[in-house]
Amino acid sequence: MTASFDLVITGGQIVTPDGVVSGDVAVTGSTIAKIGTDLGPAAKSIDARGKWLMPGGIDPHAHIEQMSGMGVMNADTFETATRSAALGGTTSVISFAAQAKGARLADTVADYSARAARGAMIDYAFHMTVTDTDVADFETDLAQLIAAGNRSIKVFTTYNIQLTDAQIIATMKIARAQGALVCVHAETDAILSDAKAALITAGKTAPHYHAASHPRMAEIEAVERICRFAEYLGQPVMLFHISTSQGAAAVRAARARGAPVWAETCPHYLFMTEDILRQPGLEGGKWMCSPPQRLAADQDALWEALDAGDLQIVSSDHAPYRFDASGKLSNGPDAGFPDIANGLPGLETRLPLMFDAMISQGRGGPEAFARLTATAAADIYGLPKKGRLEVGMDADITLWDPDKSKTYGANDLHDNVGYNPWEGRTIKGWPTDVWLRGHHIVQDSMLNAVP
Ligand code: DUC
Ligand code: ZN
Ligand code: ZN
Repeated sequence: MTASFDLVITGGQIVTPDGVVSGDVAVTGSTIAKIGTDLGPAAKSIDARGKWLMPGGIDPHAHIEQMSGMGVMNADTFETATRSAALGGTTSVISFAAQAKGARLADTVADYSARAARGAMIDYAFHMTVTDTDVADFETDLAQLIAAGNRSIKVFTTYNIQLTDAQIIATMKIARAQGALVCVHAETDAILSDAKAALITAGKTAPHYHAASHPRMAEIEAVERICRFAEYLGQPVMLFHISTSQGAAAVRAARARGAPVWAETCPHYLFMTEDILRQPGLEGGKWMCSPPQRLAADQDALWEALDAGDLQIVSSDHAPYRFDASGKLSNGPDAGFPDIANGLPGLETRLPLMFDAMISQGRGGPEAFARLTATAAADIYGLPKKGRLEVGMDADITLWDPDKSKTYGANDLHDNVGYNPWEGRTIKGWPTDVWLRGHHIVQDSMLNAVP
């Protein structure tokens, strides 16, 4: 009998937009051709009995091959970051084309596109990080880049790369005219500067003071302000990495008023608290990120906000720095918290952590998992062929073995960071196989892809 399909994955629990279906998924070329039972012959067949089929993860917030605000280069190239993402069940990533001050945006996007084309093993898109609106041809460049398909802009309110409120509003107006989304790192610079200066004056510079240097009021004030800008202009905004209960409440209130805002949080806010920063010497620097991890009550509020739909996405905010002189310790072994690069790796661990919590431990279930880790990002960032197991969509599929457990080790990730911030944590449920547009890029937990 001639094969009707290139691939049929049989007998799995398929998480579709219409709910969980027991059956088979057939793939022709790069596309999902059919979902049902007894789908007929295929060139290749995979037995998925006892397994879950999920849409390949979409991680819409990852820093790759990028210079930090402090001038430290990420540990990951597109090659190392995307192989790590694939092995963690993720098939698409949105990283940053980060404008250096004085650089033209068009050059910036061309530069990052070349880096990604050289190394990426999964699908990708960019947020255009705007740090300097005074460069030549800024408005024309931005409008043209949006028209060319770069439909997300990122701005900061702090980190020495912030725009002024007036510049944020002007950028949002260009976005509005061209139909782009604006993503915001929202923490108020004046509050952060004040808190940091007080800690330095008091000689409190160990890594655990990083938490106190980011008062929750900085997030609350900036999130509320940016939501008001969105409301004033009618311009859609994504609030990145909400970490506090009050930040989530501010988003909820804005959405209730009809403001066009969305928001995300990250696993390190859902599963870690600020106590993680209390380690001997500079060791706590491994977990330093901005905003910092918060309190158990914030974790509960963030989960409630995800359940209620106030927050729509769980991203990784993958920001990879080695714990050595090339990264976290680039200002020496005695650096204080202000001189330690912020960020932790997360591309590979985001989905296993969420699967373990949401499916193995039952906190939300499979449909919510698919929505928070793939579908919502496809919808919000405009990736029409991604994020759903549905006929006609890209065959981006992750096969999960719910019975496979693993305890993370000290250095068992496939990025280039050299430590796993989740060392010692046991995960139940593992992404054993991944297809990207029909290509079997992870096979029995082994990478089967090249850049
Ligand atoms: N915070 C960010 O906002 N981006 C990268 C790393 C970090 O900790
Ligand atoms: Zn940020
Ligand atoms: Zn970030």
